[in-house]
Amino acid sequence: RARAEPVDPSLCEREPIHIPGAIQPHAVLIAADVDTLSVVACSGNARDALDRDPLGLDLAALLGTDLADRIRETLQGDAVDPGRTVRRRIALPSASGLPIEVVAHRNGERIIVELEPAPAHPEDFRSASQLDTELAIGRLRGAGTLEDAAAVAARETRALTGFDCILVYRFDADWNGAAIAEDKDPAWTRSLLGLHFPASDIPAQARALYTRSKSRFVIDRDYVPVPLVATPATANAPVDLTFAQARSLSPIHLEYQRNLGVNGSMSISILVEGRLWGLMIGHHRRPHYVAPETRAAATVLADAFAMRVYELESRRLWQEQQAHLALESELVRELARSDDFVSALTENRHTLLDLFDAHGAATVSNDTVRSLGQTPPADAVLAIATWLRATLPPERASYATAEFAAVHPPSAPYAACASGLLAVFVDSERRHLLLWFRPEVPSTVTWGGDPRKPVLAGAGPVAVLPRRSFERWVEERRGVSEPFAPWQVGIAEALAQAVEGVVLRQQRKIAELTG
Ligand code: BLA
Repeated sequence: RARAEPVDPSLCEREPIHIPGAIQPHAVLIAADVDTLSVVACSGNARDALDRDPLGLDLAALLGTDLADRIRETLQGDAVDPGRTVRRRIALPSASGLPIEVVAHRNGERIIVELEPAPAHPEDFRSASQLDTELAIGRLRGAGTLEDAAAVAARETRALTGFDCILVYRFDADWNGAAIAEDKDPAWTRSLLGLHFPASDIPAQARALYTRSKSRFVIDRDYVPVPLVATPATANAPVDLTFAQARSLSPIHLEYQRNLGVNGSMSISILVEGRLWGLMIGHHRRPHYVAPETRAAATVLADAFAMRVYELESRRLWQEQQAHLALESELVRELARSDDFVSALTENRHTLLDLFDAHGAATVSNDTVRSLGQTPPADAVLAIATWLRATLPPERASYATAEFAAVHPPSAPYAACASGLLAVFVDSERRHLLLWFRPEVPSTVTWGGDPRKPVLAGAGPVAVLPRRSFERWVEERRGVSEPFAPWQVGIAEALAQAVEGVVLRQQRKIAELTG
């Protein structure tokens, strides 16, 4: 079925997953016009579930006037946030009196109502009591590091939802990801902990949707999707299922789950300051039902984890920045007392080398190099200065990279000490520079499958298929340092400005002496 050659992964980004035109079969979906509350589209199973064809009927006729009034009050009017929902447990007269869980939300001109049978025997399912959730959040608060917090979040989410495995999946700056925590049934010997996955495994439009809509649950990967049907007047406007809980997932992704040995699944977005930081992923080897209350509680838990991540990361960043600002002001004080910036920055108790976790630092003053720690030899540093003067556009005063040898091949022999480079010009004539060097961090990245071949060409109706192998694939990364952070570049620029003051003072003195 699949040809072995890789295909363009950008094909994956073109699947319009927000308008799949189908839902999962455990639910029934009705879409009504926001003004008239008249049903304009519904899932193909709605007629059976409601004992009549809902198309063209009024929501009040289908769900009762109470619920229709509540929907009108909450979801009509201007600019209603899709996060705003109406939730009710009702008994439909038609459907054998069983309790039905109803969730309604608004998306543009549509009110979207989803109905699913409430668990007949709630005690059969793990269901989140408020106390469980509170205890879990308390444990998250007690976690002192990101690693601890992720481990706690995975453990608590698994206890809550009953999945065979919960992974905390974290995106990097390029949207590749890694499983940074795992809590699983010990009998499942497969482990994904520490594995990295390429960005194309969760394509851009999926990440965009997950930034808006918080969670996805699939009871049974092998479900038969239920198509939506619409009134003739609205048949050309597909119903946007971005926020629909029962949205049918991409068949390509369901194939991926098959290849991973996963059946029931979940993913909950972890948003930190509005950015998709990661996902809380649930895997089950068999189909797995999670009750509506438990789904809601798991989402609350993921939100609590996101807030803890934000707290821990901001605290770490703040402490690091404070330490650097203190050092920087010490160096600025030395500069203020000095007529020679090179000695002020290299000969006192604190030096350039104390900044930015650098293992080497240098000043270039015209054609003179002063080096501290592990740096390339002086002639190589001068060559770097020449390259920077020629390469950076006039308005750029600074430059930072974690892979300098790749950008500047003559520096390749010095990759061991100078894979990372942070440089700032002191003066607008670019005669003087400050430079910091970071060593190569030899690292191996273990991918869950070969990241160069994320997709295969499909021979059937589907043009692309996800890779079938999740065999570990080890990549050795050479010539890469820890990256410099933007705030570190900012501090380097501020220091360079203070140095410029010294240089100007020096020039004035020389002018006075000679003039
Ligand atoms: C979606 N891909 C996803 C999702 C995950 C992953 C978690 C979210 C959907 C869900 O809730 O299950 C990927 N799952 C992973 C990873 C791990 C995991 C990395 O367990 C590791 C621990 N995927 C591909 C290729 C394509 C692709 C090649 O590998 C495209 C050709 C597509 N993945 C794809 C699409 C979605 C997706 C389209 C969106 C599914 C949807 O929400 O409809």
